Amino acid sequence: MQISILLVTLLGMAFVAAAFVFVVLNSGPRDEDYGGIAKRGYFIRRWWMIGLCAAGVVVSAWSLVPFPLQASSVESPRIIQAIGRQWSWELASSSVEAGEPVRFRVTSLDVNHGFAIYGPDDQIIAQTQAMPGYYNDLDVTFERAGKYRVLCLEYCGLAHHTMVAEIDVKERR
Ligand SMILES: [Cu+2]
Repeated sequence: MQISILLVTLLGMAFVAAAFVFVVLNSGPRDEDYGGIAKRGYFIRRWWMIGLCAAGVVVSAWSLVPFPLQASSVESPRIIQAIGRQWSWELASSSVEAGEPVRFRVTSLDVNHGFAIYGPDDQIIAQTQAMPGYYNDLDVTFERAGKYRVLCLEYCGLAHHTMVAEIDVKERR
């Protein structure tokens, strides 16, 4: 979907640029007597316009095309299994590096849980559902080092509030 929107946009831009170039190429001095200097001026102006249009197309295409898709990150993420159960979290690893792309593969062994990651300042930074029979991927890149916590966001029984796990985010080496 993103790609087709991009293509339509680029096509539209190319059309406008082509129309512009067409007008510039087909415009010229009116039937009057122009000396060599005026002709040279028109010549320079025409190629200046064409150059500007071409530069505009290149610059705008340049900033659009290598845009990162939301669905993927440049570095392939480190995958960490995260399993929820009444009433604890089991993380395959609880130690990551800041700046390292991580993909939590989240599931549950019993009922639905809410897998939510809180930062050192207790702000939520990412969350997904932990569901029995499903794996939900949650892509996170921890920006800052510190102690992060995983809490359950969905009431899942008596000891729901004890579902806490820690993630230790270390400074990148
Ligand atoms: Cu829970």
